[in-house]
Amino acid sequence: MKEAIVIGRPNVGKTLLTINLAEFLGQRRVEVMFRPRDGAAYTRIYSIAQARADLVAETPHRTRCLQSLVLSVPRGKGVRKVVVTDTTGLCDEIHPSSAVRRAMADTIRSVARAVIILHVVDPLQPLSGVDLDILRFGQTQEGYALVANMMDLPGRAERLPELVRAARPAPVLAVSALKRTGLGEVRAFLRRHL
Ligand SMILES: Nc1nc2c(ncn2[C@@H]2O[C@H](COP(=O)(O)OP(=O)(O)OP(=O)(O)O)[C@@H](O)[C@H]2O)c(=O)[nH]1
Ligand SMILES: [Mg+2]
Repeated sequence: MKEAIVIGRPNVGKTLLTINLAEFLGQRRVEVMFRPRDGAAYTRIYSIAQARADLVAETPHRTRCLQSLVLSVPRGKGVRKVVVTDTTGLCDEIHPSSAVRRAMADTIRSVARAVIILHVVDPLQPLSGVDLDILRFGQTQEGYALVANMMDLPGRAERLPELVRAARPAPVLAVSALKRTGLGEVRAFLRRHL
């Protein structure tokens, strides 16, 4: 199965996007496979509401390991399945927790396997450091999109033209994971690359 990764800085909405995308694609439950660095992989089944309550947080670094789920994307008369892997947020500074540092290393390794890269940003934060690194790599890849999240919040729409310019020739998908807007474009992007 092809793999899509959801990558970006901590707290930009990667996990909420992943869960709400599953819901948007018609799933009522998600089976999440957790791959901790220092233990065996395990799976948990959540209702969408439980997944949001357990896996999304207001504080950064809630996601501490690779968390994968399988999504079915309608394509033509059938469906294509894709493993979507939500990752630990990447930051520029050396994080004080070794567990977080190791989880970030897993995030970076996951890029090599992915045919689709959904790079989530908050448009209010200037593209710099690790975001620019991901973008520069992504611009050389077919299946890369810059996902401008949090479009429901003030100030984001104004920053969109600048992001579109910076991302070229890669596409920018403007979404609100919270309000579930723009998810149709994410689905269309997945469909094109599966
Ligand atoms: N207003 C608004 N809030 C959002 C949106 N997407 C996510 N959030 C909020 O942002 C916070 C972080 O969301 P997460 O999905 O946990 O972010 P993350 O990128 O997975 O964070 P880490 O796992 O810590 O790297 C939560 O409080 C979400 O409710 C959005 O589109 N709009
Ligand atoms: Mg997360």
